[in-house]
Amino acid sequence: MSFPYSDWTLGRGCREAFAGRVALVDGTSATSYGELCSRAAAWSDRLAEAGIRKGDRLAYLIPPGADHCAVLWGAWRAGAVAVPIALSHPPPEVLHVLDDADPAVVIVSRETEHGLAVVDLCRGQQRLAVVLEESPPAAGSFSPVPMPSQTQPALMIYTSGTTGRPKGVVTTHGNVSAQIQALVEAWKWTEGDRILHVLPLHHVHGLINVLSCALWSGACCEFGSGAPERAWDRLGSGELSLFMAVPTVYGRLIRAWDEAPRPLQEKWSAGAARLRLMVSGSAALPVETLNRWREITGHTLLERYGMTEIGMGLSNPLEGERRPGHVGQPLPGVEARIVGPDGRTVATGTSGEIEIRGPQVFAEYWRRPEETRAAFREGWFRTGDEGVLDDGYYRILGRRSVDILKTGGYKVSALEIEEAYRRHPAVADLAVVGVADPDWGERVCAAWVPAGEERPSPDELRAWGKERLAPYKIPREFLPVDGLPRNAMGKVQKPSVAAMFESSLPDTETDEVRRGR
Ligand code: MLC
Ligand code: AMP
Repeated sequence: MSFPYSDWTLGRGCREAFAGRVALVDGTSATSYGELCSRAAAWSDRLAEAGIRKGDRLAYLIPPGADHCAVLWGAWRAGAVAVPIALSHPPPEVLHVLDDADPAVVIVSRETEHGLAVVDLCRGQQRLAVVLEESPPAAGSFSPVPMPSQTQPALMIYTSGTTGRPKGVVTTHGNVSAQIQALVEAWKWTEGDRILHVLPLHHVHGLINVLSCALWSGACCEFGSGAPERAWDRLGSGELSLFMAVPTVYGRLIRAWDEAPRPLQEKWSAGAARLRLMVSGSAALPVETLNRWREITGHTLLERYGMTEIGMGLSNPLEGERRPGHVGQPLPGVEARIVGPDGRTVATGTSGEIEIRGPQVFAEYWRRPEETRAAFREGWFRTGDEGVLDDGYYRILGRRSVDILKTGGYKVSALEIEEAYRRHPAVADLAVVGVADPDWGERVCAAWVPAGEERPSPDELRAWGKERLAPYKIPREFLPVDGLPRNAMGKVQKPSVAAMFESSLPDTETDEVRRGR
């Protein structure tokens, strides 16, 4: 059997020697590396038949599992740029990605909530949409293909920013493989690893750190559920070696453990203690969560810092001190610096903007040359995060822009939500803020000015938003106000808006109570 590549973005998993090893587990079904390669080759043949050319975008809406991976690898084998679409996004969000990415082909699984609506959208736009279930991959042999060059675009992930709608972050095969290799080296991935995957596959945390590092290493990636009892069931099995998640997930696991009967707690803790590494990232890990997790499992969570544009940049060490509240040092191949407003590196211990340089850093924002240019200073990527180097360990102090929020590990733009809701007939104006929240990191809240007498309830406003925006962008609280606080220049004072929510809500209230306000 020949494999698509030998050592590139796909890593060791494509080597002949790995053909019989298990690559993926999804429920009760297992897929070997040989099968995955063969299915990927069948997809790339199918794509070639459809006329896809090198550099064309291939968008796909497929739940986690072997089909998802076969399409991703098939896209790469065909020379296409993979554009994963979020499963939870309603049609208008998907339409934005399709309009912007302009894919030559869209592959959609029937199983997904909005899959068939997306097929209709595509066909309305004369775009080729393939329904996954209607295109069974052909069996048979396949030949090796030339390796992609380092500079060839591999992936485009949509991310929110301070301007406009989400933009496509283009990473090349060189970037993606550098992102993977840095983590494989730093966290000592091996073919003997087995990881539980509970994250979405349209962001780097789930796609690069978990899935691609596993496949690169010839390890086993087990797709599981984020539902805490089911995740605990697997963590407690003693069969896993690695786990990675966002702080919200660890918080939920802690709550489920606290509520479980004693014998189950003991089983879960004993199984989890057998993993070799547990990682947290995508948002600040509260020190309280880190401490509680250590009490429950014996693990000191390894916190690291990353971003769609750079993959992972900073990480606490695998061996050595993992310092609570800190994100460690630059990963292999990454350079980091902290600069002041004048763009000069600040003295150690002084805070400033974190800038990152290295082969991991993305190539461009898709079709946005101005924004790409503005994102770099002398070859360094400006992360927009404020940080400080504290006795040899980096600490993240927060985003520089009040309009970028992080909720449950998802980045959202306040401006995008405001723009959407200003189209609501009952809303004259609206300001969206992030309010510190023990479960979500930040919870999205909106103060709104009614346009007339009509006062839709928070639930009605949420339902309206859900038809237009990703579910995690929908404000949890809506507060009607007579006017928004503005400064002399007319600019909305976001800290004053946030204070309206902070002062009005005790932390102990449930989400339901918050939402019903
Ligand atoms: C779901 N909801 C959210 C939400 N996720 N609300 C705010 N923020 C979120 N992140 C909404 C749901 O729509 C639902 O609304 C309600 O909250 C309860 O949903 P749930 O079913 O309990 O949530 P669930 O689907 O289980 O999702 C929770 C989660 C998920 C934490 C598992 O948010 C998640 O997978 N987060 C990880 C995101 C991620 O991978 N980020 C990495 C980006 S890359 P309703 O109205 O229906 O009740 C990056 C770089 C790096 O950041 O460094 O890694
Ligand atoms: P995204 O653009 O979705 O990839 O999110 C990247 C952002 O997540 C970063 O710019 C940070 O603001 C945030 N982030 C990632 N990891 C951490 C961390 N460990 N601590 C604090 N913030 C983090």
